[in-house]
Amino acid sequence: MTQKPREWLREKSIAKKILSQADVILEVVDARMPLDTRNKVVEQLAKEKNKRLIIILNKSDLVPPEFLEKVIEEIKKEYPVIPFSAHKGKGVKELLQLIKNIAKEKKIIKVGVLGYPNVGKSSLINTLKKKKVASTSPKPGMTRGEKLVKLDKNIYLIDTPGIITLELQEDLALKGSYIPDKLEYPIETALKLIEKIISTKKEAIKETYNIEPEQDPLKTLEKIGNKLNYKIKGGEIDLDRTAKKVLWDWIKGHIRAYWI
Ligand SMILES: Nc1nc2c(ncn2[C@@H]2O[C@H](COP(=O)(O)OP(=O)(O)OP(=O)(O)O)[C@@H](O)[C@H]2O)c(=O)[nH]1
Ligand SMILES: [Mg+2]
Repeated sequence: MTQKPREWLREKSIAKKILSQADVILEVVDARMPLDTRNKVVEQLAKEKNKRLIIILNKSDLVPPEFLEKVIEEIKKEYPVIPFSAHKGKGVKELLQLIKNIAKEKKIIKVGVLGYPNVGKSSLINTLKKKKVASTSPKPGMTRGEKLVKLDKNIYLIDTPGIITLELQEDLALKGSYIPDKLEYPIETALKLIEKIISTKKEAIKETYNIEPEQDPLKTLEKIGNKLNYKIKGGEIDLDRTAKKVLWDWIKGHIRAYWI
């Protein structure tokens, strides 16, 4: 099932509003899946409105440097890109310098921080501000309205709710942008995720759950459930609970996989 169109339209209208107000857009993406979390709505609106857009590769602490380099090479063909980690404070100097340089051209600048839910928009703002001014949570959909944060005498940041495009719940969940407990078919979604991890960074399964992954995602999910001792009456493996656990582990960065 797709996200309710009305909800989507509301978010699109927020994106439109921010894109009209802002002088610069920071499009925050998840460095573990940088292309999947590039937001078409945001990029298209920025183009239409002729706004400067910078891609921020957040959560870069969760990927190795060689992978990050490859991603930077790829993205910089289209947009300026800054590797960042709100948790480790990485990229702060570069980003502040860039914003300050742009600010020199104007009396007041507004920087819109946009992207999918849960990519770390609010965390990035807190890190730049060196103070907790925006609420953050591992649960996608934390930030509801937009919020203006003063960074410097002439620089304002705008925190926003995650912008989603008209996509399947499942695809959003794989991006970490949908609450696993709200999924209609968490098992199917977890199987897709496991399949993706097996084909990109199989070792991550073993590192996280201490089981040898099977080529078959369902067998792997069963092994994980067994290892976690998630059982239902009669001793059968609770696949639903295991699936949600795997999806949460992915959202929380406990599974060290990544792909371009
Ligand atoms: N490992 C890691 N986790 C991060 C980083 N930045 C944010 N997170 C985590 O990602 C989750 C989401 O962070 P938020 O800042 O709330 O993300 P958001 O984009 O504002 O989310 P919404 O408001 O729901 O759209 C939280 O659990 C953060 O702790 C980072 O640089 N590294
Ligand atoms: Mg937020």
